[in-house]
Amino acid sequence: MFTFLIFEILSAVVGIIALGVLIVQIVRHSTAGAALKKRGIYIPAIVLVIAFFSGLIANKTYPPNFAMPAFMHSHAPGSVPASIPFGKIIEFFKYKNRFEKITDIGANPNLVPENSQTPDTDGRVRISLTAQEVIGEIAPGIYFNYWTYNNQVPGPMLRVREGDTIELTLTNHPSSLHPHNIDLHAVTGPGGGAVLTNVKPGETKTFKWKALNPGLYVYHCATPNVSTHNSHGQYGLILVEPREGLIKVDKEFYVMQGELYTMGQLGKKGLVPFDSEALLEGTPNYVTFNGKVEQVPRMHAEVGDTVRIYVGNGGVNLISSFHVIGEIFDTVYPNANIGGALEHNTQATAVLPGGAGIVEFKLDVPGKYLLVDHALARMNKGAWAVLEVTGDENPDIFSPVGKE
Ligand SMILES: [Cu+2]
Repeated sequence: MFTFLIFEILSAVVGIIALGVLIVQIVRHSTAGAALKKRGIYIPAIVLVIAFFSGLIANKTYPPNFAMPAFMHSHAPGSVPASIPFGKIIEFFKYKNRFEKITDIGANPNLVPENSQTPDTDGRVRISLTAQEVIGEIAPGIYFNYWTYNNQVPGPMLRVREGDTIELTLTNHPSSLHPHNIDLHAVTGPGGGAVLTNVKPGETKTFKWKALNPGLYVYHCATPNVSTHNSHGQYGLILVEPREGLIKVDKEFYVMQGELYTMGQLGKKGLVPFDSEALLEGTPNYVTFNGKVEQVPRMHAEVGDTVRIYVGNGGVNLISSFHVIGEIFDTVYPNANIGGALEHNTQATAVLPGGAGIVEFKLDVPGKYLLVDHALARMNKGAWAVLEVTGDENPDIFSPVGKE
């Protein structure tokens, strides 16, 4: 495990000896020119260069089989830790007051764009997002330093159309402590746009891409350490509507599951620090629907409505068994793929971390319907949201016996 240390020490010892010999060789000659004429001087010089580079290589701690492609080495174990650098933590507390305090960090599930965004006169769809680090409330009295797109978790739901050319502009708010970027799973191209949108605090970058494949896709920050950025809240959904559009329904909702890794016990009040060990273990204190533990129902519909839920999973570790208590999905677009085989009469659908699903169902009976991850211990961690349905009772379908 520590064999790299032997190489490092060996390189350092050999390097120091070579450097010493080199200095002695130079000192022994009256001028540098005279020293360079001596063949003996090149041997310690070459040994020094070899020792220097072998020391650098030895510093890579992962075995070759485990190594990622060279251009992704920054993601490999050990090179970018999941933890936040200590200096940044100090900086955070030093400048704590400059971070915007967001009253309601949880994205409004009703804010689904009704139609795909209209292109500008030049035919391009222009979307702007701002990466901003803020302070928000996970649950009453529990505050967390969220990293967001547009000050909400998840970021805004985007809706474009298959074949659109999109110009996406990402700004990193000047108050941020970290660089950010955006990787949209709807993009065809390296990094899903991440490589073209690396923005330091205060910077803005734009890239363009063509939406080739219809579907519902996750977007997220892909700045190393990626899972650290995602588990601070940097994710959202983009719908690439098929050319012919989707069938109209009465109500559409936007819900994303996510995980928050915080130090201390579940329910600990105050400003709770990020826990990188829990992130690596995959043991979040909070599992949320739309960034926080819901306080009041936010989704409403009427008996008779057909609803569609665009559901995503920002992850980063847990697969969601998405279920609505008291309802059966009439239609599921598994993995949110549009154009593939649909499922009917389904109780739960798997929503993978970094994946999505689309479910549709008709409401027949009034009442409160809980959206959950049916790995139900996660309900205790906050993984639920309420759909409130009003309208006339429907005793033919549901009623206590004797009152029908
Ligand atoms: Cu980020």
